Amino acid sequence: MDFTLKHTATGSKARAGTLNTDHGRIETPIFMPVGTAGSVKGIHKKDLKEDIGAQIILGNTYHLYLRPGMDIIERAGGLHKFNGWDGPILTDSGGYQVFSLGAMRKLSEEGAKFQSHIDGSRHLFTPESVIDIQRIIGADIMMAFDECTPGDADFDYAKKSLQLTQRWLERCVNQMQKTKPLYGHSQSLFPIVQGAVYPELREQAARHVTTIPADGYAIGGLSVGESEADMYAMIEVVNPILPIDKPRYLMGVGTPVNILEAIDRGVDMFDCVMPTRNGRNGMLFTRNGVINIRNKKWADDFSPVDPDGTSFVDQNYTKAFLRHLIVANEMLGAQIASHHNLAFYLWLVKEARRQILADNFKSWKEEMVVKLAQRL
Ligand code: PRF
Repeated sequence: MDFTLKHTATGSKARAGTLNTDHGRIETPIFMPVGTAGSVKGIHKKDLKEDIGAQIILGNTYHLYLRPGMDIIERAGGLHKFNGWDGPILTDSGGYQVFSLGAMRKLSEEGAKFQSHIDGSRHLFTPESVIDIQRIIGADIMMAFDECTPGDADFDYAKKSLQLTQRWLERCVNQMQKTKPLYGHSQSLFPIVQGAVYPELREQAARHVTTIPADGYAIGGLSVGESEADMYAMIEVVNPILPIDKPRYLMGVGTPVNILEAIDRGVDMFDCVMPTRNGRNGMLFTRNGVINIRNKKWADDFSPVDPDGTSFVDQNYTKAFLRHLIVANEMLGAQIASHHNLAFYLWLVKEARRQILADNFKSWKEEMVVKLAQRL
């Protein structure tokens, strides 16, 4: 895997680059649609690739391990064969999903013991086992096993948690060296920077990951309850320490405004469930602001879902019809809203890239963040 930095914007740290994988090229900045259980909920792969313009999707170790299980994924020949997506795939390690289980998990030096959210069965994830699992899934980009430190952790907890993540990272790296890809394409491991909202911990964490040669680096533990100001401040601490010639991935973030602010601070890759999850609930993101399509005011609005939108659902369905579908709990409503939102997120990062290359990113961003924050 190799990353080429094409251009850094004037008056900003925003970057345009290309990331080459054995499953194709990714133009950064990029947004990665989330396909937790191997599918981006409600979206056909043809639409994902051709209409929405997705270049890489995300899968989750935790969910795929529990269901359908590694035996099935391995017999299929890996996730690419199993779900038919032939572009790049990134898998999260399970660190965050296990963290989200709250009382249903227990961390120790060894790893994380947890109970399945499906049937309550007991399992153990270790840095070694999540590497083995991601080998079987065949992810192009595998994430290190980490503890996502809660947003309200005190300094002592955050420090101990970070040290655990760092010891786990060393074990992930060892396991990478001991194992090989199973399906002929190469796989990269991205370390994750933790450190909660403490600049000195974030700085130390960023320095530690750079001692490990990797094809890219991630920033975790943000958008977990801290303020937006703290999130941006932590990105500003970490990014200058990370290698300039490797992609930087901000995990699980965020709103369109969050994404533009993070691009402005030098982040290259994003994922978030917002466009699909909030879409299913009737929240639409547009370049003029947010629409709650359940609102009565859209009931007789027969204009297109999004006149400026780039996807076929934007022009082929009306707001009134989409509102009716969502209110009536029709599954097509969730599909149209998810499709629209993903196309919008992919448009946003593509346009950001265009503006970076044209050296106009900063002023474009300032205009966009005002519009994006509006409620329509
Ligand atoms: N760690 C991992 N996955 C994540 C996060 C993290 O900190 C986050 C935090 N926003 C989202 N997904 N492994």
